[in-house]
Amino acid sequence: MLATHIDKEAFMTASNSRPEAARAQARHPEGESTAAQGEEEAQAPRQHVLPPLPYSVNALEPVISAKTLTFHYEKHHKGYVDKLNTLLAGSSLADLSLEELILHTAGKPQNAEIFNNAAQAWNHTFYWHCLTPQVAGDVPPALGRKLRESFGDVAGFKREFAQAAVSQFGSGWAWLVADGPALRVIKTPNGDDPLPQHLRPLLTLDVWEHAYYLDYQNRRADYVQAVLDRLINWEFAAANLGE
Ligand code: MN3
Repeated sequence: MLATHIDKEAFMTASNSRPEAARAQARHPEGESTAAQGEEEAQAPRQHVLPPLPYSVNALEPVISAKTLTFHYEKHHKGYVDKLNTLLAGSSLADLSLEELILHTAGKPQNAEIFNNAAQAWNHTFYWHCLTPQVAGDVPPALGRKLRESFGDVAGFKREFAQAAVSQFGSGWAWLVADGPALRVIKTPNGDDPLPQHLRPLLTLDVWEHAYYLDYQNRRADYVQAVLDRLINWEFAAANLGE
């Protein structure tokens, strides 16, 4: 398969220079863009694509309404992907994967617009998979053990994560990341994400106002708590441990 071959090449390239980010990248669900849809287009420039949502737009109700999810996915997420393709047209960076773009442009003011849109494209696909309407009862054992080691218990993790999500000033993201053997909670402003820090993302929560304002207005804490209690995809987080 052409796409698989390209993905593998991108992974190998990233592995050589940035192993932590490459491992994170390897587990990013459907976030990888493809260079071409068919062999007849093999010479065409890479087009970043908007991956499908992993559930219907009303699947997360009542915690996240269909109206919020529709705007968030069809306007905001799609907007980042479309803008990125516009920015990359004719650029020397046009052949890079999303992850490669993020690592290549992070911290470079001249590439800030490409970084912001590439990171937001990646972050949103990751975020959709962090949520699920089918929350299982228990945290998978390997993840539960690591959460206890780092936060005392799952409730301790939720408290620290909620604190990060609520205290992020302005737009941004809260993350559970693996930092070597330990788990940590971090927050990032705007489009920033953990990849340039060589941390492995396990979970994220979008705390931009567009993620919750239609449903919760200014009550970000209520959105954060409702998602933590009812929508977290623990199986996805556990899979991201890579163990
Ligand atoms: Mn968003």
